[in-house]
Amino acid sequence: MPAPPDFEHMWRQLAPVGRSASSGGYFRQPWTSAETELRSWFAEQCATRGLAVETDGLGNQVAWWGDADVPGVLTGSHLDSVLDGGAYDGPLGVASALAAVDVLRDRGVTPARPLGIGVFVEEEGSRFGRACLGSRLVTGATTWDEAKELRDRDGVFLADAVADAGLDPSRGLLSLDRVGTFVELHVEQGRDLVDRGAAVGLASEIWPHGRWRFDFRGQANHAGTTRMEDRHDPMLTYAMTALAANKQARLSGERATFGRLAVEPNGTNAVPSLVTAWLDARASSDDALAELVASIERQAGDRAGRDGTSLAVTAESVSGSVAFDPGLAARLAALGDWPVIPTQAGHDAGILSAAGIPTAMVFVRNPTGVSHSPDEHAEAGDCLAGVEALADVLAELTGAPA
Ligand code: HGY
Ligand code: MN
Ligand code: MN
Repeated sequence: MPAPPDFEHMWRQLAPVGRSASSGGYFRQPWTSAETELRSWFAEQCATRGLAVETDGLGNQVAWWGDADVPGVLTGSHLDSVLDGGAYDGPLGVASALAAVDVLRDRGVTPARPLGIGVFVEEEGSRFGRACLGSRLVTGATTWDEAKELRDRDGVFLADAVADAGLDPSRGLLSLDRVGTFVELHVEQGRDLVDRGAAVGLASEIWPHGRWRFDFRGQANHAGTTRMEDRHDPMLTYAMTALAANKQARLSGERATFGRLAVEPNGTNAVPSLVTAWLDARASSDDALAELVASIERQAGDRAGRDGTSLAVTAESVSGSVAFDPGLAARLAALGDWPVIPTQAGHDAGILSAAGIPTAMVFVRNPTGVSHSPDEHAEAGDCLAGVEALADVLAELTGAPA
């Protein structure tokens, strides 16, 4: 059997998949050709390592090294991206997991507990709006009955998108019964490690966060003949809400972003009838998040009253605060004297932790902190340091001496 490709080779294999020639960013939306190609790539990588891969009815994947008799350690992440995303968010954790298996084998160790590599689908929620959809369905945090009603921006139902990608949801989902511990390696989405001068870190917590759809309804009218005082312009109500959200988050040290907008009828010479805007809000505690969103909603409602428009707010995806197992984080941080830091980014690790699986995250330095952007980057040396760190962590957790 030929030697498996090393990390750099795997990275070169991944580089062109779903990449935009114009922006250099990635469009790896779930159940599209690019993401399907990545699913095949992962299966090939597992086969090259003699690991039998299981693909469930949604496209979640897992491959185990070792038999199924005792709870094992699962590591992995996601391969899907946000729209025009970076190369590292997700795939770094999957490629590093494969490379860490190679490192352990090169060290001559055989795990005393099974070691699995997993890939969860639609972590970004970039197509169906629900973050970590794959891991939520696998853990039961979201049910299929609820999820199958989700539709993408073209109105395609989730079940149809999955079937169109050649998968069969009726085949069921991965079981996590064999998972005793989950570890996700991820590029840091922030500047904590670079400011500390550290290549690797561990996660202490994930801030609670969510997505709310704001529907601002007004009165369609002529852009020229309608006097300003006679308008009921939902674009105005939205604009004031976006400014209020930004101010509220800045004053409270939290995060609020309106990054997605849909306008009807979206004409140049007409006052719109409907403006739909999606709020991504994050805060340091569940109460702070609830207060932040309530304050934004309250200010939006007040403005709607003044504009003669109406407002409806719908929570589309909410993730509660996650405190990773502190004992596990301390035990693993001691392996490399790595810092233990919080993150404001959601992860499948947060979903598995919330499902009661002892979970840890390994972060790799991001020199600019930029993420969800074509400019996302991690230095090759730091990526390789992350692979070695993950191998150390997995050796520790599977009882295989490093
Ligand atoms: O949006 C997030 O926090 C993550 O990157 N999916
Ligand atoms: Mn991610
Ligand atoms: Mn992301």
